[in-house]
Amino acid sequence: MYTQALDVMAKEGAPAAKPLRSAEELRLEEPLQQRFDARIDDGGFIEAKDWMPDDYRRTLVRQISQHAHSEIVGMLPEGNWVSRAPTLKRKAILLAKIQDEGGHGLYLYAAAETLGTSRDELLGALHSGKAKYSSIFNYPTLTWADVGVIGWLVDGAAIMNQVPLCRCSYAPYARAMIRICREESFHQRQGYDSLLVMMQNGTDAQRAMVQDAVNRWWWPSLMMFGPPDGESTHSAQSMRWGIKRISNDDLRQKFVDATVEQAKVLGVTMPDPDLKWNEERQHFDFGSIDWDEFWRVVGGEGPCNRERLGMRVKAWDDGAWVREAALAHAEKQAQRARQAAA
Ligand code: FAQ
Repeated sequence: MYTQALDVMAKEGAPAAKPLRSAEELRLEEPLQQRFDARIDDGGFIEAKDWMPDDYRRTLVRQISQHAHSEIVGMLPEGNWVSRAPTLKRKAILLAKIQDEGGHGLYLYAAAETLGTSRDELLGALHSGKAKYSSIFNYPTLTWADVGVIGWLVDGAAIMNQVPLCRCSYAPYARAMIRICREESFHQRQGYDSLLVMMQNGTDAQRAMVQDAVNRWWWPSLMMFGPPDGESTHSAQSMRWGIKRISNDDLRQKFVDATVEQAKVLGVTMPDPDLKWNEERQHFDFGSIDWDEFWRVVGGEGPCNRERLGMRVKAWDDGAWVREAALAHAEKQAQRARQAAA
């Protein structure tokens, strides 16, 4: 069993954690640290029951929980279109996709729990606005084309970032990512397919709607990969630990290279006059990203931050009776089992 009983996060009101280990404790930890380092150097995996440095554990809880929050907040912009999908087929696809995102959130919360932090703590941090989730979900979904573009660009960027996480050194996270990536790939294709139908069989107005959605989502999609490598606070250590395998900028470049070709087939253009093939680099050059906008959105000042968080908190509050009923049912079952055994 995973070490779910461990509790490494400080609880509110609890006495402050002991800041330093004694010399004796450090001496005892030394061989454990060496074994951990050797396994990381060999490209091996760390399981929940294995010893790990506190900072490694904290980094994983931070990244996995931010990732889980992104999945469940990410359900909201698309949820907006369930009742307005143009056909029964598109509605069924959209519902399945949104359910998948909820499932991804659950796998990821479970992976974070293996590190000893409870789901209530993680959700509490999200609902109080303390925890981050991906900047991308703070943009509005104004037309039906936005749903297709989210699949194509947002899920596309998510896959590019998440495939290397299938080899993350923390095994429960890596295992969760394998299944998530398979599903994300269906999400990307359904988005692309929906846009292709509009571009090839649609009216001029529908084609213009797709182009407008691409114009609005392109730059925020590039921001999903995080700040430039030079400004990324966690990258160097996370790469050393084998949590991140490819840097923010390298993943962003891979995404641009792959997506520009897909845009040509679709018949849309990216809103970037500086986007052009660089023969020498064998990559596409692209214009500068508005990092002020990125940090504003991450800091809570994006177009939809308040609405998204408000919806999450409302869903949590509205669902309280379901959680209470499930607990009462579990208690009744346990009581019956105790009576039968007596
Ligand atoms: N948004 O030092 P770094 C999806 C923060 S899932 C907000 O580079 P790191 C599925 C970062 O947390 C999308 N904050 O950080 C879907 C840190 O702040 P902190 C989510 C961001 O962790 C599709 C600070 O900036 N995917 O889309 C962002 O090494 C469609 C410094 O940054 C994942 O979470 C951002 N974009 O690298 C669902 C994948 N970028 O914590 C529905 C796993 C950075 O110090 C519909 N995560 N920050 O306060 C990762 O790969 C990494 O965490 C990165 C950031 C690459 C996101």
